[in-house]
Amino acid sequence: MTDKTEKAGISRRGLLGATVGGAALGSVGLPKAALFAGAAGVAGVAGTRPAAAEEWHLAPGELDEYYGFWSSGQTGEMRIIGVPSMRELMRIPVFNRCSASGWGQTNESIKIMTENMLPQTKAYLEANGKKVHDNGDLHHVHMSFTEGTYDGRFLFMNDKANTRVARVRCDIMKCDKIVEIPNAKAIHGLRPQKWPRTGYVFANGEDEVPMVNDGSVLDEPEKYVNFFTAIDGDTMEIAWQVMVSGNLDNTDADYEGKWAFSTSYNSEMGMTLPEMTAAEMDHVVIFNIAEIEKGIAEGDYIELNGVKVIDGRKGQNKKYTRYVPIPNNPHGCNMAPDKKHLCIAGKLSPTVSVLDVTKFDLLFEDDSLDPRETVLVAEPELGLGPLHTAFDGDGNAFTTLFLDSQVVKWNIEAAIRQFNGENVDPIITKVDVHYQPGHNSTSMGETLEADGKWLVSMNKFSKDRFLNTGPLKAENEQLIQLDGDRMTLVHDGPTFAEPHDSILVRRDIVNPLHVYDRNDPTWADTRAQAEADGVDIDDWMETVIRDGNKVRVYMSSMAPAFSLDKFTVREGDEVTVIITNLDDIEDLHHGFTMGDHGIAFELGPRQTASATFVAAKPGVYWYYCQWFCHALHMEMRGRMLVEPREA
Ligand code: K7E
Ligand code: CUA
Ligand code: CA
Repeated sequence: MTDKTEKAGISRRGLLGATVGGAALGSVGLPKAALFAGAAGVAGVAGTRPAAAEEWHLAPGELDEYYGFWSSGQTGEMRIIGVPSMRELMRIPVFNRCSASGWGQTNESIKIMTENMLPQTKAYLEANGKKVHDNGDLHHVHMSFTEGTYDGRFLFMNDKANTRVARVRCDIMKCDKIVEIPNAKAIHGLRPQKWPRTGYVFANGEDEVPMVNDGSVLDEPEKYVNFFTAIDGDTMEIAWQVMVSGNLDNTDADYEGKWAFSTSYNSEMGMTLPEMTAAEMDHVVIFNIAEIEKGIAEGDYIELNGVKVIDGRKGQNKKYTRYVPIPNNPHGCNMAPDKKHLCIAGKLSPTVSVLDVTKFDLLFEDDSLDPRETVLVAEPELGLGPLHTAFDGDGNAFTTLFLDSQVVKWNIEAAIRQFNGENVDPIITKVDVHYQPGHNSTSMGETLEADGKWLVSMNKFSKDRFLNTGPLKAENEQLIQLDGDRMTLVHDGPTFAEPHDSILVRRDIVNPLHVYDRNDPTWADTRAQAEADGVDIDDWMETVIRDGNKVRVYMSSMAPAFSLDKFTVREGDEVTVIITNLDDIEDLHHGFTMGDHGIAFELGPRQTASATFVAAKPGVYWYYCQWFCHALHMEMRGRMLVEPREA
């Protein structure tokens, strides 16, 4: 890999200067010297040559060991990637719209996307002629936990762009809840409670706004606040919020169910880049879950947009939060599976701050204690631009170094001994990645079952690693095999804009259905409407119901035909097409596309789905099945006849 970069005439310094170091940060007057001070030298760089057996190379038909659940950033979907093959298996629309599945267009998905939308957002969308947002920015996907490990029930994820949290059901791998979070802005960090179970889903807002954001306060940043939100993972209702000082970035929770914590890069409450990077120290906020629950029970809250909000700002009641100073615009917030150590990545500082969560009680018992002195147990210098940390099950940590384009493996206990004055180097090895890594994740690495087998480095730049696709290039996700102290780069994986984070879940934990259960709640509303119309959606359907200018067309699909090969409506009718796929064969999908009407949706085995549109164009329109299902798939089609309205 080094050869290749040299051949392309790109040196490490060159990359740094061109992208991040000089140009971007230098121009805004950041203390550049501070940024580069304390750069750890490159230790033993591991080779790219495979270790022993080629375990990452799967032969045709072989299955992966891990489900990788991926964010997709501004694409707005969740992805499933097989690990170690790094084959992309599925894309699950969540905050985006999907041409194949009809997400954002079927009545069932529109309900999910709108039922927990704030009224002001509904009004905004209506003013813009829309029902749902077309975009989202999905950074963090995490699975529900039971007793410190993944339980295969749900996946939770954030939308930074439109301040939402969503849930995907692992039995059908579809989104079933989307909640817009009141008060907060730009939900970024998201983590489930690990113990005793999920429980809460913790989500923090990144952007600061006035407490009541109705236009009465505008350019008065001193009146802005930020919110930390706990959502009930079972009901997806908002349990409570905590108002904090500074902004919030990434979050995590401990393995005892006592604490949640969030980093803040803008303790300054600055509104410009120089202001946001002015202070030497920012902080991590510690949230005391039991005290917050007690405060809520005792009525020590204000109600804001229907949410119970606790005041956890600096200098307020110290029962609920404590602020631990951390150098310099910290980012990643990762709890080690040793149940004890929280690793906060320094970003502009070359350090990772290690906090001992078993000492957090002391801070809440005695508020005269210095938070940093009390809980900080190590602060190793690891390299430039540390962003996120992952773990194996043996006390080692892997931290991405954005500016150095490396992942560093280091030992937590060695870092603590070094901090206590012993002459030990916590750094075990560094491996080059290509280029500028953000998150990394290890197999089962955020659970008590961390197994230290694989590491994925999610790199923000691919530069010369793939064929040139024009100005917009793929990101590069690299698979690294972990074997003793060796870190062997075994695979380059191009991905589209822009995955941030992933989790690698052992495959025995995830057991989705092959065929839908007819009692699935997704189409409960459709079932109720059908019952009112005297139609049984579990059976063969070929019924057209006229209800004023509303027309409901009930049909079934069974390869290779729809039950109706034509239906007639009148120009201007509001038409709802309701289809149950009666095929119950694994992998036998149909779909319904209404030609020239922008309507298409998926019909999985035993699934019911529906869509509504206004038949505004008189004429003959063909509908067809768009999922190749049968030798006579092309013939799986029919006609909608739209009679002209009388003049
Ligand atoms: Cu990209 Cu987790 Cu949003 Cu760091 S965050 S890289
Ligand atoms: Cu049914 Cu193609
Ligand atoms: Ca700062």
